[in-house]
This record gives sequence, structure tokens and C-alpha cells, in this order.
Amino acid sequence: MASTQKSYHTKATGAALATAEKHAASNSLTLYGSCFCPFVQRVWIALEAKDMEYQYVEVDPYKKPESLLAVNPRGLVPALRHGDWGCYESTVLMEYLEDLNGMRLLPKHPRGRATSRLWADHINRHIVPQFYRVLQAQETDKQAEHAVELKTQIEKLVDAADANGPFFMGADLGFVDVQIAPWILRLRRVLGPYRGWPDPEPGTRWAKWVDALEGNEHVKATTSTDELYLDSYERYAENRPNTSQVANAVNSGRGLP
Ligand SMILES: N[C@@H](CCC(=O)N[C@@H](CS)C(=O)NCC(=O)O)C(=O)O
Repeated sequence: MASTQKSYHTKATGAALATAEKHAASNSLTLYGSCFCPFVQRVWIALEAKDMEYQYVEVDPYKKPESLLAVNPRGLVPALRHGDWGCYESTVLMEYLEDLNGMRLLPKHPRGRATSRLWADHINRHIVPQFYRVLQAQETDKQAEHAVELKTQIEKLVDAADANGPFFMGADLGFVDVQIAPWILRLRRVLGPYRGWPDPEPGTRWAKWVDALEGNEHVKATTSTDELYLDSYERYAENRPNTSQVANAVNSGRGLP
């Protein structure tokens, strides 16, 4: 990494900082997180949406403090300590919170629960890794190729969503929304500036979903200012685009529905 490049932040900013400060007091339920990490944001949104009491502890996963290693021997965030027990992996932690707390993100009906888990799996297998492929590709042709594949995978998710929305299962924020929200936020804040990812077409189901997530109080409460994300991903992204090749490739043919 060139010495002039910015590094990741070690403290949240904006609304996320206010939420972190509100949850600074010691609690038997503790989230070890890092302000830039989208996997952490999943668990953080779930804690907020469920209105749970918890402590938020900012840690640097690249320095791996003992407090983090004690919960997650791999030293990755998010990690959750609950009393004398701890666990990690963002999707597993969301399931754990689901089992603990009355306010559910998963629907009641077994079929709705299975459908939510199916699409959460799609996000983890096909959308999250593809997001990083777009970001890490340095040649414009490769960026465009990966961006089209990312659009295809997002399109499958949008096609499976409730027709009216605005959220995946309908009127309320649910499990699939929380799973994808951190990466949807980073499309505009990171893939836009670094790769030319286009904003949603107004009036589409996709635009309605993005707007609903951006406007959700729990998503907003765990989101830092745009600059934090821009700085945090600079070391992966390196160059900003000087062409509109990615936007043209994503918008050509069928755009996001
Ligand atoms: N599959 C994990 C991924 C967590 C992850 O990759 N966290 C990153 C920060 S965004 C991390 O802790 N990186 C530290 C490292 O790679 O050493 C999850 O869903 O929780």
C-alpha cells in the first residue's frame, strides 16, 4: 500500500458514532465490531431493530486484541459475547439474536422462514463475493464483467422479492433486508465512486427497495458518514474510473427491475 493512501477508520462517525456512544456501557451482551465492516453492520442493525440492550465495543480486527480473540479465535469481527459464552459469523449471530428476542426479523410461517434463509444464502454465496470482485478488479473490462454478474445476482433477489415491498418480504424490515443492507449502502458509497456503479433507475422495484433501506431508522443508526466508507475501501479499489463502462454495462439490456 502506498504511504499516501488512506487507511481504514477505527472509530465510527455520524449517526453510527452516536449509536456506539449510546451503547458504550458494559452489558452481558457485547458486540465486538469495526465501524467499516459490513458483516458487523448486519448484527448491529439486528440489535437495533430488536431494541435489545447491548454494549458496542469498537475493535481493530487487523490488530486482533485479546478481547476479540477470546470470543473468536480467528480474530474476525463481528463477534458476540453473551455472559461467559461467545460466538461469531454474522449470519449465525443474526440467527442467535432471532432465537433470543421476541421481535422477529424472520417471518412466523415456516415457509416464509425457509424462503428468507434461502435468499440470505444467495446473498452470502453470490452477492457479497461478487461485490468484492468488482472492487478488487483493476482493469475496466474486468470491472464491467464482474459488475454485470453482480447485477444478475441482485436481479434474482429483486425478482424473488414481494412485488409491492418496499422491503423483501413486504412492508417491514426483515432478515433478508438486514443481510443485504450493508452492501446496498456500499453500492452508492463505494462502488459508485470507485467503479462507476449506477444509481437505481427511479420508479423501479429496485429503487423502491434501496430507498426503503436508506430511510430505515435502524440502518441509518448504524451507518457512518460517506467519507468513512470511501476511505476504508480505497486500499482495495485503488483507482477511480475515468470511463462510464461499468454503468453502461450494468444498464445495457434489462436494467435492474
Ligand atoms: N464470514 C464472516 C466475515 C467477517 C469478516 O470478514 N470480517 C472482516 C472485517 S469486514 C475481518 O474481521 N477481517 C480481519 C481479518 O481478515 O483479519 C462473517 O460473516 O462474519
